[in-house]
Amino acid sequence: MPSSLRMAALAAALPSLLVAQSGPPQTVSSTAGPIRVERLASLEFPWAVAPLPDGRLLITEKPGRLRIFENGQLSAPVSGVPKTSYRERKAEQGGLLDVIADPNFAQNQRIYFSFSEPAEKQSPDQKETDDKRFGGFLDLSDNMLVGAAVARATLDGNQLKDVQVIWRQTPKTIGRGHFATRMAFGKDGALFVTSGDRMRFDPAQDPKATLGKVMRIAPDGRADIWSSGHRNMLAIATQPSGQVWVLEMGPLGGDELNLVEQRKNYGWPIVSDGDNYDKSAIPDHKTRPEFQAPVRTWTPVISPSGAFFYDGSLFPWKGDLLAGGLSSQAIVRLTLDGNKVKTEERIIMGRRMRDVVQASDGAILAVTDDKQGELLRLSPATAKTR
Ligand SMILES: [Ca+2]
Ligand SMILES: [Ca+2]
Repeated sequence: MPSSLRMAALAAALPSLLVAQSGPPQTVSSTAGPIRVERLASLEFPWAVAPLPDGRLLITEKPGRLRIFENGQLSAPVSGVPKTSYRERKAEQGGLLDVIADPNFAQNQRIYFSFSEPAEKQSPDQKETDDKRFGGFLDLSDNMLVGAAVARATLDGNQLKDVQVIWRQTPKTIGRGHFATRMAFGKDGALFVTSGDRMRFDPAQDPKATLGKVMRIAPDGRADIWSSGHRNMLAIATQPSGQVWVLEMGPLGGDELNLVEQRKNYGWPIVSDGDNYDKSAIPDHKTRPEFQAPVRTWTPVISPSGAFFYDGSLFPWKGDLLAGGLSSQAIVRLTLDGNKVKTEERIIMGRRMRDVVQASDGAILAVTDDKQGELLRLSPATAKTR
């Protein structure tokens, strides 16, 4: 699997002293000075953390649980979450995925979450077919038809009410990978959803499929393709200006930062600065100027997951884009000059960073990708302890 390739590359690249530790607060370095890293809770494969305006945090665990973190305590699983297609195995990228609070949560208690949904009809003779571009990493024993879905619900105490699926990836396909479905609200109140290519490549260029697209769901519920030609976009962030940015995982090399604009085509799988897992070449972006080129690419990859624009005052990073990194085990901070990247900093965390968000006080909250995953809070080590 691509993800295990990335893990192997990382194990070779990182010194052993960076192995995740538990216990008392840890300190990591940054150009803004030392950062205190507090471990608030442990979770099984957490995927997303979302702050609510009242200070509570929503956290998803990939195996299908939504929890609330409040007053230093993690709740029992919130009831009412639909069943996901999660199966515990290394290649599993589905399950309960992103969660985000409605911009008017304080008034309507509404949340949105994404998950991998099995098809209602499963036929017993379905089979995964190999694609040599994956270099032998596909799970050929898999035969379940799955697609990601986005649901809306009202949070009432520790239960979800009025759960309603508002969007589904089409078509549903076999395979455990590339659901993506990170979400961010646009300035106009529309919900942007990254829809991964489900490891099927070509649907990313097919206007009839919603795989490999960024979707825009209007406040009235209408879902439209916003941009196409994407692969596996595990991070999305809206800039204060309203511009929407997406980070996507490339294949072997070629992770991308894209500024996503309406009706534009970002080239996958026709071009990529990376290559296929069987080492066959994919033409680089510069060979096909008709496709939108990424603002930045990374080879070796960072494996971006989760991102936001910092607008707090605890760190001197206002306006910067911060992204989690899985294989890079870092938080990647980008300063922008207009729509170009000016500088990049890697804050080495020694953990696979699955999601990063800003807390209401300007601290950074993060979750790590592990069976013994963590909820972390980052604040300047020089600031007073809470
Ligand atoms: Ca691209
Ligand atoms: Ca290439």
